[in-house]
Amino acid sequence: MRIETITLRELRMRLKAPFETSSEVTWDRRVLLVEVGVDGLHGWGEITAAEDPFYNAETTDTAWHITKDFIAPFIIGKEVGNAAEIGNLLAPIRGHEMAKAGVENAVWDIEAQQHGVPLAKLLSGTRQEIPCGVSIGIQPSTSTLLEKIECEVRAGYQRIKLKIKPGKDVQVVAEVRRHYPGIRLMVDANSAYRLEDLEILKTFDEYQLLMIEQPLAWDDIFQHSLLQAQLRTAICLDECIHNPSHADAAIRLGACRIINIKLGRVGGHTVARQVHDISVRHSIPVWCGGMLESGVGRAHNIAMSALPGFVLPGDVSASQRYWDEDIIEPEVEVGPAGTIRVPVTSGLGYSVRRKRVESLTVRQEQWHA
Ligand code: OSB
Ligand code: MG
Repeated sequence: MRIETITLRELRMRLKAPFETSSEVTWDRRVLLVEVGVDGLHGWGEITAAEDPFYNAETTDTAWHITKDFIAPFIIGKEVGNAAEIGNLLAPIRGHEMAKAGVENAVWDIEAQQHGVPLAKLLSGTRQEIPCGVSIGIQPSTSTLLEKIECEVRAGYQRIKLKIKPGKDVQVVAEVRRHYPGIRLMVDANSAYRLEDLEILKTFDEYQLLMIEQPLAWDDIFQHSLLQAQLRTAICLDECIHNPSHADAAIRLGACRIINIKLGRVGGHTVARQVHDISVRHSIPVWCGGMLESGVGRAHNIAMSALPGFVLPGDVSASQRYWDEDIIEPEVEVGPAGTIRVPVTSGLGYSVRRKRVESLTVRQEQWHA
């Protein structure tokens, strides 16, 4: 296939409610969409960079710059046999995985359409439905948190993840456990702790957590291996894992027992599948993380989550939890058992509401072969 057009758009989308982690509060999302045109077909991808560099080093603006000045010129007019070859063309660009994933995933969508199969199937996915959990941001009070949890548990979600930070951690978890002794519960620290906080981190061992996600520095696998050796609770790495080599190092060092795979953080479906495969070989369960995506990114997350190693519920939840109105149709819905059906129609399996995309677009740039 020859890459004929690339369109990069920035959309403003306000979340239904602010989302607070240990490092930031997000309300107004600046969503970047990539649309690629090949032979009359259009594929969509989302660049999942945040507005600020507090999750990883990328931001909306660095991703725009890298896409405009490097990614688009490297691939426009190029002939590729399949989506997996996009990675080779972009290999000279170091880092910027989220920016690269936007284009690569759009080409995966096209390849699935060309074969007339759902993207999940093209990726070798085997699930008909995927198990879903929710990620709940830090709340102003424990009572509001308990209300949120009640609502999500009633909706059927299979696992609750709480964002934590120093001072809003063990007591909050203890209170939640007291009210919900049986739920599958986990916490995500987004790198808010140091090895010196060992005593605090050890106290989580009393609460039967499924895992503690990324407690230490965003770029330090070795320190997580020292911590994991001292904890009964499984560590799950998020921020630290960008490629199969990181996953291999983390697994062999014993730095984690679970891996969160985010398409953006690893640079797209090709590398995501490699991280999945290496994890499966080592019997390390994986699950799909989220970046407060629009429907386009969500649809890609659903396709990836159909792979057999995604045995734990992901942070992939209903469109309505995030947006008054999503940009895809149908919107992503979660059934009473806390699952999403993997689409069976070709490509992404959801259509992009072009009119709505245009009305939310605040800047746009296009490249032609
Ligand atoms: O660490 O998993 C994270 C959101 C933004 C940045 C980082 C993370 C998150 C989430 C939300 O946990 C997941 C979602 O619901 O999209
Ligand atoms: Mg995380």
